[in-house]
Amino acid sequence: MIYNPKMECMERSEMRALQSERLRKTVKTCYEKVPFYKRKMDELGITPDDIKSVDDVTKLPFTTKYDLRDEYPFGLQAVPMSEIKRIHASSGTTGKPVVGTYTQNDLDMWAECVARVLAVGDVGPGDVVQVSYGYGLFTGGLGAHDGVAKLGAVQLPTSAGNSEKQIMLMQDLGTTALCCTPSYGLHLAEVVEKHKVPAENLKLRVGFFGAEPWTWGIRRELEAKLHIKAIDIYGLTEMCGPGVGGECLYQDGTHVWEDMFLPEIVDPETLEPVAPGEVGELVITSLCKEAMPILRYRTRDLTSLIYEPCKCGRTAVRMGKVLGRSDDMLIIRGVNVFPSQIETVLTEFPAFTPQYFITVDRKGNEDTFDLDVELREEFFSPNPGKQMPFIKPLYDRLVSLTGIKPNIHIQPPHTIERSTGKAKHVNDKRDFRNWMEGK
Ligand code: DLL
Repeated sequence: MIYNPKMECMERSEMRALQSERLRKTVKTCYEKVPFYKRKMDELGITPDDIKSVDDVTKLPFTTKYDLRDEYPFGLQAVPMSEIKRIHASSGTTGKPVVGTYTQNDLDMWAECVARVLAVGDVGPGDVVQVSYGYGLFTGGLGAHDGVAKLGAVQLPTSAGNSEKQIMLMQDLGTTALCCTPSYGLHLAEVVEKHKVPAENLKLRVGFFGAEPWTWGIRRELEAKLHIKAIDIYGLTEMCGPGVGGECLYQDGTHVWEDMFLPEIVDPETLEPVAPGEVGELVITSLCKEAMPILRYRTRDLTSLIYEPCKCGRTAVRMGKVLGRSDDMLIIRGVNVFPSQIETVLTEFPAFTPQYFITVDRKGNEDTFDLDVELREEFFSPNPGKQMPFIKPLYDRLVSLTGIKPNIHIQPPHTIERSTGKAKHVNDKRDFRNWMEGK
């Protein structure tokens, strides 16, 4: 189902006109109400009058995570506190969290964003939607929750964790749609497998997975094990939370709700726009946000944009799968490696589970690259000789793809730590040492 056909399927020239109008308004608000943006625009020698259409977006200053940190907590807010109805925050890896504040209108728009994604899976009255994203400051839980309400479906706010109980409730209460991180979805699928839950006990039809990058291999695993269609939902606290965009049933890119968010792709080094379809860093300007409008936010997410209309009928631009974050990229022995590349390779080998953990360190002048992986129960043996036939092809494939030689360690099934939220796949001990030295 298409929740808002007018906005999701709008003809491009009409969409550009709408975006231009909303951009002008956003820029004016930023200039007049947020001293940070006035300062930034003054530095660039521009005023709101210079922004006439979406084509002028490149004249505007970027906003980065560092700006948000410097302006913590409310420096980017454009309305008085009396108009704020909710505060969320995302846990940054270091220091202060990123804070997002919302007016009632912001909350309503956000709920619509999520509703548009859930509607892809025909979620509506009578559907029981198990929201297994964490509830709390994280935007996943309450964001999905409000989207479910917008569609008149049943909210089942289990939050993340307590997996055995999640599976019990899923069966007893007849959950038809699941919302959680893909890594937690995988873990829930393992619990289903462990308890040999018969397929007919599950009414699950569709899952909405996001908050971290995930590959096609993980999708296949989720779809096969939970008997669902696995839909990607994208978002970030700085824009609202989940629902900046979502996939349709063709699973051929994430539709970004362009009436509310203006996406661009830039080269992360030069910050110049890249050609359509090319990979670069996603930059987003909010077009409807009241409490904290954001100009050209550098998401750090590496992806591409496809403007061709989709088979589903939506014209909303499609974003490719997030390949990784520019700040997640590992440089091992001079080679750029993204954890998602490792994941893609791993899921090509059915004897392995998709669980993995990368440890990078430095011995002498040489980087070390250790990869912990798990064999599925039926293939596992503690005998190293019996592990070799599995390690060799994985090793060869990784070397041919990345050019670096990993030390692969096979761990017993179910021993690599599962996460209930965003999975942690990397321990870069080199960073830690740099950090210690800097202290
Ligand atoms: O993760 C919001 C969210 C919640 C999205 C639930 C989807 C579902 P943050 O904690 O601020 O917000 O983290 C935002 O997570 O910049 C991406 O790097 C990553 N991310 C979010 N969704 C996806 C996705 C929430 N579908 C950061 N694919 C973003 C890949 C994603 N990465």
